[in-house]
Amino acid sequence: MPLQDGSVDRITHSDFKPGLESFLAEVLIGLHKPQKELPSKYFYDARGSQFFERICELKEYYITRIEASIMQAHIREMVELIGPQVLVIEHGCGNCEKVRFLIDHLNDPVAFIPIDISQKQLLHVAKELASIYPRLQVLPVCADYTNSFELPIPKQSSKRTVVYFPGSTISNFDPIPAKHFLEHVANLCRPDGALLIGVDLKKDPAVLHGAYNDSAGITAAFNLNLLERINRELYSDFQLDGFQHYAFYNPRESRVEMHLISQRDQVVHINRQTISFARGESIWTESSYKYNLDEFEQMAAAAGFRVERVWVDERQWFSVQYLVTR
Ligand code: AVI
Repeated sequence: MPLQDGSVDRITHSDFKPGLESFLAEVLIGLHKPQKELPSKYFYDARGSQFFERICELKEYYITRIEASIMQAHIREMVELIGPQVLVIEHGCGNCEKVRFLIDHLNDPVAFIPIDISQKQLLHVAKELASIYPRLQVLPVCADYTNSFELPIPKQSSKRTVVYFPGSTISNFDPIPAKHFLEHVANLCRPDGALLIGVDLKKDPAVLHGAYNDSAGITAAFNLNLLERINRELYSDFQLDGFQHYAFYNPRESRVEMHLISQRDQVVHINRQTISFARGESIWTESSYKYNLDEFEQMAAAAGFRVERVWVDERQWFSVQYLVTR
């Protein structure tokens, strides 16, 4: 569907946006499991995305700051490895702030495919990018990128496809889906494709505790907004003061787990179904896996990638990695 404006030639929008039915279905499936859970991808409605932007500015939340400093320190080396005239793809691009830094430094990129579930923001940033980079074809795709869908084909051929996946979003996939996602990316960008990815590393659990239990309570609000969203969109009746944010590092599984703990025995109605919660029972809302470099290299290799270069900060808290297809 072409957009109705002057940039119509360069912006073609594909819409695979999942409807409310899949949101409802996934919420009900999750809440009927013995360990209740909700998919973390649903954090990011407009309000949730605002909370996440505030998390990224927190002193305790080191990820965004360290990744930006690694990108700034090594961008020349990165773009040299990537080479000229590439197609860039970003899954879950949000406001595209991070990818703009990369595009600014690339040598004559030919096209950019931003993929995001939030259509309004996606179309807004796509238009903005098309006007900032007049030589770049921008092909936004509105989709839940954890499902399969077809990508548009740019008009101009490129020398290589590069997928950019910053922010350690890979951390929010369980190990098997993480490997499947990397496999999918490898298939997308073959032959001679590359993946530039941010990967969070193992560190002192006290640092992780602070990052996911910030003193201003923004992460708690981000977590609780998931219930508010379900109330707003699925007309359920979660009482927000009946649940409390709880996040901890699970060293056996190398992940930070976020939960919402029921403060009392209570019931919640969603779509004519009644869900009971015992006092102290949790809804598991997110996992954030922390890797060491060897573990990530093994997973990448199993998915069809070779790790070509790794950049880390001086404390080795975070890595940006350049992977190429094998
Ligand atoms: C997006 N993702 C990498 C964040 C993380 O650190 O796992 C999401 C987040 N959850 C709580 N704070 C940030």
